[in-house]
Amino acid sequence: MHADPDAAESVAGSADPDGADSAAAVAAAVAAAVEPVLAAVAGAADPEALRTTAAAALGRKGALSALNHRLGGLSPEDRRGAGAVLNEARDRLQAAVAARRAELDAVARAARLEADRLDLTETLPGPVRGSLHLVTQTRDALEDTFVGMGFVVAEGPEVESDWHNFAALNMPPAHPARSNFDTLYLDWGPPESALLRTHTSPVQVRLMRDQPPPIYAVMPGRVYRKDTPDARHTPSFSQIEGLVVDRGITFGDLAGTIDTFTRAYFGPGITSRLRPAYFPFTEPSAEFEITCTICGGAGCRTCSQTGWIELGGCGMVHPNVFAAVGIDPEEWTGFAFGFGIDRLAQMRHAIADMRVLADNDLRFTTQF
Ligand code: 2U9
Repeated sequence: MHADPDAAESVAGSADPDGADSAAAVAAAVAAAVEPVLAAVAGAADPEALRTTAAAALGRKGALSALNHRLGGLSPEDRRGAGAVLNEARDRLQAAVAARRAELDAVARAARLEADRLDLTETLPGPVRGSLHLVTQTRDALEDTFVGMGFVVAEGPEVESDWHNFAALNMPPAHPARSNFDTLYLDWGPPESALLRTHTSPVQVRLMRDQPPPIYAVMPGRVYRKDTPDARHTPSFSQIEGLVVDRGITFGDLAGTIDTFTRAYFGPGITSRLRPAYFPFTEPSAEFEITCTICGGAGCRTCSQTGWIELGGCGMVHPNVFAAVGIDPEEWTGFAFGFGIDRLAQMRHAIADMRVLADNDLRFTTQF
């Protein structure tokens, strides 16, 4: 709503028909003209409407201008009074227009800011609870089992010397058993003197050199072999080995320890058996098998209908190994065993292809 421009004419023309205009008549005309304009200014919906309304009241051809012309017909005294009324009316209108303009500017500015606002917030899903890798979980459970049986846990370096990995374990240079381990050598020192350990046995060697018997320890850790990856091989895997050295240790202690572990880890119903084998670092040596965890011993495809699955190897520590580390084999005897942690996890969770353990594909790792 804004003031009717024609109102200027009607206001201006309200002079006494006798020509005897008065200050009171002009003041009344001013009051009558101003109030609707003030309402129109306050109600101007946008700057354009406000401009039109202001022009109709205050412009050269506006209502106040027309009233101003009437001042000429008044006596000097009336002119002063009416002039003051007019000036005051003009001031009020101008102030009202300025106030409304400020309001409309603020509204327009707020609308512009709202339209220009960039939403820089990003909605992220909440933090996901992670979990240990299956191999780590398996290693932890194995450590718990062996600690519960009285063993301590020992660790050693993954970069080893030829002596710790081979020579001390009754495999002197050029020993044919070395070819069983496809070794990754480091380009450091004399040729083939530094290597990535092929088993955790060098940790046992270090332990025996560092501390006198008795020893009851397990050595879990990562080992490396130059194998081409396939469903049953990865060039790096984890294994756990155990070593017992004390007075009067027998093969019976070895068999009992393997069987106690098997029942403790796999639960009742799963037992173990030993079959003769050869390892250079143990004599006599054996492979140990456990009841097939898939069929419970009845015979299935996984165990080739035998009811048994091979898990690892074991044996009595070879006298040459004791000699290499300075332990008197007349006073001390001992046994050792070893098996793959990845292989254990594979059996327990029926994992068809070992390579998924190294892939770090979340679709696999988050299942455990
Ligand atoms: C010392 C003396 C003897 C540890 C042994 C095995 C047999 C064995 C493998 C099974 C699968 C490791 O993961 S695997 O490749 N281990 O068959 N390990 S006896 O014998 C030792 C170790 C250290 C000083």
